[in-house]
Amino acid sequence: MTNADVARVFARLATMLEIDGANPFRVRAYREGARVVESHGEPVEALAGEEGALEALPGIGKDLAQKIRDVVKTGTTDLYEEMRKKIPVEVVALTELQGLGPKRVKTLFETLGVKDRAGLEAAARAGQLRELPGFGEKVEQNVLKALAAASQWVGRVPLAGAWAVAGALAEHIRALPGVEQVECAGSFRRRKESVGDLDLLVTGGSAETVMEAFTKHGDVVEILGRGETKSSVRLRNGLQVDLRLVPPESFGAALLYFTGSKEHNIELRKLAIERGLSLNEYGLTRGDKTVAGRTEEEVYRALGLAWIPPELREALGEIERARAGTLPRLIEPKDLVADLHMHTDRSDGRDTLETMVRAVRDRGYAYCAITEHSKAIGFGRGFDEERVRRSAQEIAAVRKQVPDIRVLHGLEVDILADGALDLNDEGLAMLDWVIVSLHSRLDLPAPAMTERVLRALSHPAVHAMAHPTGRLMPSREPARFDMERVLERAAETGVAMEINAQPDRMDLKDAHARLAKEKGVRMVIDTDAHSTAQLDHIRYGLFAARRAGLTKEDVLNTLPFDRFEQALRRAKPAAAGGAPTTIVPAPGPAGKAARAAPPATATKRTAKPKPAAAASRPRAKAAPRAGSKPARKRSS
Ligand code: DGT
Ligand code: CA
Ligand code: CA
Ligand code: ZN
Repeated sequence: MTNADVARVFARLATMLEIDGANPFRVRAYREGARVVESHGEPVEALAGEEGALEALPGIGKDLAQKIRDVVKTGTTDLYEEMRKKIPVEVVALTELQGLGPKRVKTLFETLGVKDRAGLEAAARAGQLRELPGFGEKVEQNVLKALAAASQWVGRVPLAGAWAVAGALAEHIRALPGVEQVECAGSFRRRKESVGDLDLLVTGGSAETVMEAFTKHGDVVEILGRGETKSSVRLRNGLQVDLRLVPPESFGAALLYFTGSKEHNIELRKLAIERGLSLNEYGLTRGDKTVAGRTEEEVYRALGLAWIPPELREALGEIERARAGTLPRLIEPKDLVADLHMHTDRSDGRDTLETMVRAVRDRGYAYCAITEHSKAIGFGRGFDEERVRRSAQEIAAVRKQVPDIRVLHGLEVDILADGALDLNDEGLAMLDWVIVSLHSRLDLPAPAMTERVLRALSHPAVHAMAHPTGRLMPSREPARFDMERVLERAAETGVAMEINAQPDRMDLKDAHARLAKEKGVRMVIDTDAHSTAQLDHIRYGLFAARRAGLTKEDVLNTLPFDRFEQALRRAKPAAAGGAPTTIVPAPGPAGKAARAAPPATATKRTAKPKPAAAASRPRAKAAPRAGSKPARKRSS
């Protein structure tokens, strides 16, 4: 059991207790326990064997430690089993719907007897929810929306939910005697944001050994079929996995076929027919002669195509580009040299500033930005101007403590309902890196939302927009706004759009990132990590970027620090030749703040417009920044 598995049990237990009306302290203890386990660096499975090791974890007492041991050993614990009988798992799952926390689910369960999504939908349609205390008509409408959003996910698992299990299964099979190749094909290999099932392909090894090992794997809860060349199972997390054993000489053809997409396959087959060939999962043939099949490369080559990365195989023009030799060179993990969005325990993150910066440094990044929340959110710990001022000192200190990485003093500034920023210009001027994002009022109608976002993007202090649509998969729908207009404004102003790599966000999503590239928008890929462990999430941002066809050149945080700095400066009106006569020294505290700033170090000189300039510019003026991007200047 991974720490995440163990944590899930305790998080669920906490929710069950809360729905049951248990003492809030008790609920909090389990919820906190889940968080501690999840974010702990070593596997609790290992600690469970050591006397007192679990008890030494913060917030974990004797009782909880014993329950963790139970869960590690048996997958469950008595209290969990007892609660499960009272509060069905389907009821617990309702708390994941947008707008429904444990408190509302408790009301639904107790007063209306709602036990699952179907019951909830029926009650909402019958207008029963609006009558409940603490609900109302709006909540009822939102519940119906959330149910519709969640239904798109029925039978599908987010990519991140499939990631570990697919890797573990592949490893398990790869270790068997005689096995040569193991690949997880299908939507998983194309890195789609959700997968319907996993499609494993294997060569080598005896059918008996492979199928036995596959169907007896510890994660398997049900065997759906077992044969000589194909078996299917269902895993603990609900995912179905098909395993196919194929001969080495047709592995490439099988991999190509089962990677899909279906639309890509259909186009390839057409191309084959035009050339007098025939393509299927066994190979590419002319009459009864096999032309290719051992590797994907040889099949593509025989069709006159360059090998196409799986992420692009969606029949969106990649075949034409493979024929013309103009496929993009997709961005790779090693291209990223910075992570520009993360939180520490100064706001809602888990780890200290120093721990976080060290962890980023240890991953080999050249620079990073620390971006706490602003005051409108951040669970009461969001930053106001005064907190930003103190933060500057903390950042200066951490730069000394961890010298071999550049640390930008950033902030994730909330975009208020009217598009104004949740920090005044004086506060913004103290920052090296300003990212803005939507966290509240995500239900505004599209025209108002569009204006709100456009206004925020037009603020001259803004460098990037984080998780632009605010979606949370599977439960929260994206904010509705005119994406094209927003991306056009971003291109004009030089504001970068983020591909947020949190696995439940992946926002911008692939299609939007593709559109952003077409519009000449600059992008950043960030983790938005709330703990050091979450720095690993970067892969999901890279996947979305690759599916969008992004190259290194499309992404700002691939640039070495000095060029990144230049790129930001060029994007700023103050540095791009804005008429100096209009820039007056900011009066009062703003000027003082600027003067009181510590002497410019290499890092301090980064990223920001001249403080006085930023402070004196009119807020939210929608005029595009002239000359903001010489390389890709738009005629606006
Ligand atoms: P999923 O599992 O729903 O996330 O999506 P996929 O793409 O993994 O689809 P799946 O598992 O049904 O099939 C795996 C691949 O097999 C699919 O991407 C393409 C290929 N395939 C399946 N059915 C057909 C078909 O009817 N025609 C063609 N040309 N290819 C197919
Ligand atoms: Ca599949
Ligand atoms: Ca399948
Ligand atoms: Zn964030």
